[in-house]
Amino acid sequence: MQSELVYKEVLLHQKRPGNMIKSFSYFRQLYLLLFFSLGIINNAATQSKPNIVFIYADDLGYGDVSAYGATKIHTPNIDKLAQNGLLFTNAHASSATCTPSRYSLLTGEYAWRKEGTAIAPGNASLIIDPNILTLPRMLKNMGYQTGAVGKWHLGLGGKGGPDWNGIIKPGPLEIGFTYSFIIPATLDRVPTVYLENHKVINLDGKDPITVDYKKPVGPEPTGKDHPELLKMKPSFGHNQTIVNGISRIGYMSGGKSALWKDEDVADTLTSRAIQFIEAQKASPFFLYFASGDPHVPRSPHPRFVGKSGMGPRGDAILQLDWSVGELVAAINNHGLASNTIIVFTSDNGPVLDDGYQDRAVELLGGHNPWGPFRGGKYSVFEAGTRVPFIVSWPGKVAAGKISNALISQVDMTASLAALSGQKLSKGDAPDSYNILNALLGKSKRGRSSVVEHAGTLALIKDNWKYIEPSAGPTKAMPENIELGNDQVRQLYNIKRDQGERKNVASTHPSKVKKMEGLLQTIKGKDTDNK
Ligand code: NG6
Ligand code: CA
Repeated sequence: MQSELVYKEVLLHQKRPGNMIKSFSYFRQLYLLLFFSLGIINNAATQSKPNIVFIYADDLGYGDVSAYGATKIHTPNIDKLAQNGLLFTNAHASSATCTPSRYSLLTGEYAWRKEGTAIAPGNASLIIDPNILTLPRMLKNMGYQTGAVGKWHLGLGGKGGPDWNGIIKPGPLEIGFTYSFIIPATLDRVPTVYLENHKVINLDGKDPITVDYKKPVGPEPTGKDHPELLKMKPSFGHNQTIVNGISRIGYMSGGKSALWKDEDVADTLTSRAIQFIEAQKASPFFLYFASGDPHVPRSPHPRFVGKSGMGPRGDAILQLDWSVGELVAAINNHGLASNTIIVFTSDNGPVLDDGYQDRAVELLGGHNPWGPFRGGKYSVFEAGTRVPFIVSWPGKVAAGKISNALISQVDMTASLAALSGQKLSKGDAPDSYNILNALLGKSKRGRSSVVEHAGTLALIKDNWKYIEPSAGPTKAMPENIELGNDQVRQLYNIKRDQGERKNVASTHPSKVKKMEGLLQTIKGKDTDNK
């Protein structure tokens, strides 16, 4: 607007005859004004309202990415983000499973504070209160178009759950997204259909969907009764309704025309995400892109099959990397690179056998999805929540650097509020800290402590990790991941002992007391970082 006015002034002045010298200096002043005002406008656009693309992998481990040291698998597109941006070594998902991590990310509140945020069944009702300030709502308030594309797994509908054949709300649009194209829960949970905004897409009204998580519904065969129909057999659970030759968690009937094809899910989600970018490119946008890879049932498109040499899990990681490359290419091709901040991370740590016989364990070879850490998905040991985390913003975030700052995904709301110029009120995003300077590589310091959650809680502060005593199981079926639960207090020096092998609680009683006290304080706090 301002530059347009200046431009009109210049045109007017040009028409005035005479006084060349005066005209020259006037012109020069206007030129300078034009130069600076364009600079300010441009600056404002790039500094306060860059586009934000948040790419969320599902069950990708710290050691699954070649930029993080993997040598048996190559993730060139994710690596390129790191080469052009900042790679974090001490970044955390809030929890060791999906639903609570996503809850924390989108609300800025630790999920363990809120009942009902454990792994949600596919027919759960929405677990985020539509009245609170969420990450997408905060950005929407700042003028962003906000899109959610991909895995949701935060419940849908009010009490009683979603009406799959009608208007499905509340959901993403009621918590602040302006557009959504989602799979309702996980790839292994029914209903295996896409939702666009409030509706299941491609649904034939004459073939309505019925979903039940307790008892079989409809004539569709189950994996339990018809294992001969399966192209991928379960190793644990996952023996209910068969869709596309894969038996799922939960029972489903109907909706034939709306069923997704597993091999096409990554293509469909990626192209929907790119369409969102293209449609919004004139206004600032936030894209939450939640890939389903490499979560089970790993069924990548045939063009990835056999390419990793590690079977479906490795191939699904290559597919994830491809999706990242496509999104980045779309951003670049539309000239948005210098005004788009891209964050890449994962919702929890890695798992090999997560309930299907896909030979992930047998074909692993020398690959190490956990990096240097102990545990895995479901675990309170580091591999449960220590995840890859890369920030790329060409020209704004220095390229090819590494940060050891302690950061958590729960910090995205406060940090992006700072980036977009919104002040949060007391009670908003209560566990979220503004760590923007760390995210942009301007500071080496992130938060001072973080709580890790896998049922049991742990606290990290400085070089120490304290795990509270727990009577929970020590191993997770079927892969026997070490969950980190122990009846006694655990204390590790995670700088010297990254693999959490030596519990030093008994020789450091005062450190244990201090850490335990701080964890109690954080647990009891009635919110506020503002
Ligand atoms: C577990 C499932 C697992 C996976 C997980 C959720 C069984 C035996 N295991 O209950 O396969 O779906 O839930 O994963 O059913 S997450 O990444 O979405 O949290
Ligand atoms: Ca997950």
